[in-house]
Amino acid sequence: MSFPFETYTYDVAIIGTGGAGLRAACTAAEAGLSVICLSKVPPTRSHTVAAQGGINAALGNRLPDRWQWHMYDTIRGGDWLSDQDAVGFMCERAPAAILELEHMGMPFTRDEAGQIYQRAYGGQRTEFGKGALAYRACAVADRTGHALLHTLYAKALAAGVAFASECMALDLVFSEDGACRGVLSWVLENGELQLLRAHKTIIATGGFGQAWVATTSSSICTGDGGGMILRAGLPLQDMEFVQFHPTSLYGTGILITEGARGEGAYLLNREGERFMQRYAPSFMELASRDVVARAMAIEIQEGRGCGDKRDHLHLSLDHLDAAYVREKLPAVMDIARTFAGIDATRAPIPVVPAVHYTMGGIASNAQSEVIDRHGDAVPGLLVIGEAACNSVHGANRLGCNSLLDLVVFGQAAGEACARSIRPRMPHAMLGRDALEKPLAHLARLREAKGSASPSALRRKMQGVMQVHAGIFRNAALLEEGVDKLRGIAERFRQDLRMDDRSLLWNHSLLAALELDNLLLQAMAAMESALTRTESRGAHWRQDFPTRNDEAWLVHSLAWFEDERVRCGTRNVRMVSGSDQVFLPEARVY
Ligand code: FUM
Repeated sequence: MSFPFETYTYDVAIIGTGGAGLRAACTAAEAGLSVICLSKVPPTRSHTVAAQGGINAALGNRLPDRWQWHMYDTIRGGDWLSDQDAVGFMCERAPAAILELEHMGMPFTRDEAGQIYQRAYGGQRTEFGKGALAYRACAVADRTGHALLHTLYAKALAAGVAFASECMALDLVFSEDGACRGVLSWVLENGELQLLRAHKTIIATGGFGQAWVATTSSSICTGDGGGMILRAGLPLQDMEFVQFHPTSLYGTGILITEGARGEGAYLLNREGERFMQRYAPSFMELASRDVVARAMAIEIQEGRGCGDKRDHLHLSLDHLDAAYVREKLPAVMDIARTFAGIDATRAPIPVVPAVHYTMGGIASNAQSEVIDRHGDAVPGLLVIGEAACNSVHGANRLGCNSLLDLVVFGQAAGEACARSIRPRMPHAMLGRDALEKPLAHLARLREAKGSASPSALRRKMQGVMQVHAGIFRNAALLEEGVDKLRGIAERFRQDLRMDDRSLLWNHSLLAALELDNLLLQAMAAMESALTRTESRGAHWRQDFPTRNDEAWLVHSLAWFEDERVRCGTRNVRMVSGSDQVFLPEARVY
């Protein structure tokens, strides 16, 4: 196999141009470092653009709030699996991170006093869970991710960040001593392969929600960073924890923001009952997402779903003031009208839970350094955003902590680069064989001569994940899921069909590369779910329906050896910079 490639050198290479990648790029470039951001799509099409309801910070603009209450809610929401040093860092830095965004020009919605508007979100209260609802989600109406992404992109351009759009990251490139020295990428528009040499490579590639059929994640969310990590023999962490957002628009998977419930919308079953009173009498529709999604699944399973097929529920906003809904939730109004023909101020929106966020991801420490399965940092390699499991979100993420995670850890990763790199310092030597494995991987897929198309295999995998790694799990379901995924992976290895062998906008090759990444992560998720014999957060085992802190207050690790998933564990970091540590309690909403 011979592939010509060009080499380009930067101080920092960032894979992904969502909120995390752009936030890191701004800080690194402002420190004088040369930075390249590469992405499959133009930056403003990154999936962050789809985030709707807000970004958390204890600003206390509406009611008094404290970052320690935010920290407690995050740890309780995560069912005590969060690494508490990372959570403390994120919640303490949140107010400053929001003010920085405001100063960059992010057009936050304002309250009557002209301050940043904050709304309520699920699982969040004051006084360490015992007080009133917390109003913590800073919002730009219900298009917060859109505003964030455009603000950061403008800032990154002004800071001199270079962009390589419509480029697929193929694999990380390591030197013999195990340090990451950059990334090999494929430029779709001209077919060039590029070795981007960098002192620090930052993975910001997002989650792998596209492994399921019903998902709010856009089609680009194929977890390409996680795939590269597994091919490099490094571990992923907590892959069994997958968040189902309670309200996706029935039949489409499009997100209907939790901000709607934060503004007073409620859920009804076919009998017109506000059924959440039976599942979470205190928090109701603003219980944490895992609790609400399970309640909805039970309502549907027990025949109380709406419509002829009884397969969805109703989100009702029609009791709210119509002008208020139009002002605060314009995207909800647009989505309901465009995709369901509904005026949400007059009729309920049909909704079902859909995969929304993958809490698991690339194992990392609180400094965002990628770690190996012994906990040692991999030199030169950082990970931020949904791709990372560092682990602030534990077993279940709170709404509006995702955008916060992106900007806080994005900025911290940029700062880490600025601390450790002198601008334009020389690059280490790289042996000729460093590209051997990445190029062989590309060649194997490009030359495939079998009969199964990447899209057919992707659909099969999505179907398996939907049925076998859904809201409710048990050993028999998961074992069958493991077998089916192994079969699909075998077919992918032995019988893949590649119709187009060019390197110019080759969509089949792109689909095969994405499927490879998805399949590896789907297998890691299914086997991790089978291994964890307890229920915690979003991972619900019907055969082990309680949390078991004695055996399972640990992170799971999953990596590949001889094409098989291997599983291990890592301790939860129950320490924090402020000496504030929250010990496990019963999790009641
Ligand atoms: O529902 C939402 O607005 C989603 C927010 C989030 O996932 O953080």
